[in-house]
Amino acid sequence: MIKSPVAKSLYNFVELDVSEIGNYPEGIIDICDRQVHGLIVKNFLSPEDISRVVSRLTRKDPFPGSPFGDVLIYGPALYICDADITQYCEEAVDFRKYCRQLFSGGVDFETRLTEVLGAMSGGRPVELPVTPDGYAYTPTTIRVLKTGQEMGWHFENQFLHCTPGYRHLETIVEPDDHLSYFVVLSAANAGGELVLYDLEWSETEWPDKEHGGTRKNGLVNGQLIASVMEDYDQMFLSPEAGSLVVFDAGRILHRVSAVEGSRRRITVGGFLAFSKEREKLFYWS
Ligand SMILES: O=C(O)CCC(=O)C(=O)O
Ligand SMILES: [Fe+2]
Repeated sequence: MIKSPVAKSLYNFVELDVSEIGNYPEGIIDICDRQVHGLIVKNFLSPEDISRVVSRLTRKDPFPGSPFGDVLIYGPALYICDADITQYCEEAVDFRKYCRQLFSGGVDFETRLTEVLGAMSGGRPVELPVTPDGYAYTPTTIRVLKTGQEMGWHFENQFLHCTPGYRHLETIVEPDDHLSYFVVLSAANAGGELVLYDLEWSETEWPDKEHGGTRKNGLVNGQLIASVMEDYDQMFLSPEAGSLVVFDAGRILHRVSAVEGSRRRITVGGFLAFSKEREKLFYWS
């Protein structure tokens, strides 16, 4: 069990260098079991890897017809899918190829991620979920925020429990312990912080099990979350480029604040959950 979190404020995050992951063999389990709220693993990617990858992310605007509005996202995202996730699965095949090319010449992202998460998962294998039709989920997506752009508030649990695209995943993962991971490829000059609120999933109600996740109509004490969330205490994190962040995003309300300054905030990330009996750790996006 993790005994000495270094950053203690509203939530406890342990900061470590990637060379120290061997000291946290149960780090991911400790987040699920609420011994700690998150891990920040520095130097997950080297400056050379990062600059090579970032120099290849030349696209400036969203893909035509993108479901993410003005925000540029590479790869398919499960939380916006309908119950039939065939198209998502097909796009995942292409995106994994793209990701392999994007990281070529240096460390392969999927290889690195499974190696580092595997070292902290109590010996459990780290795998992509596979649909009954034999399709692998996408391991990750790339999120690009430019000046003024942000990511709205959410709990990852609202996707797991209140969106149709998660129906298969819901049958194979633990229901309570849905974590997020992301690696910072480029940090904003200012803003672009991960903001965590002192408001937890268990305090909220989600009557709309079908589309509550995307409509964000969850309630706290009978009021819409959006209308009261700013009354709750907050914690701000600005991890540096190269860091991997893993945190209890299922149960902690969070958002990413607006990017200030000219440098884009670029992250590559997704979600984590153990299988029902904790025999393996799944990752997807
Ligand atoms: O910064 C990101 O890419 C995602 C932030 C977030 O909402 C999460 O990690 O759950
Ligand atoms: Fe999130």
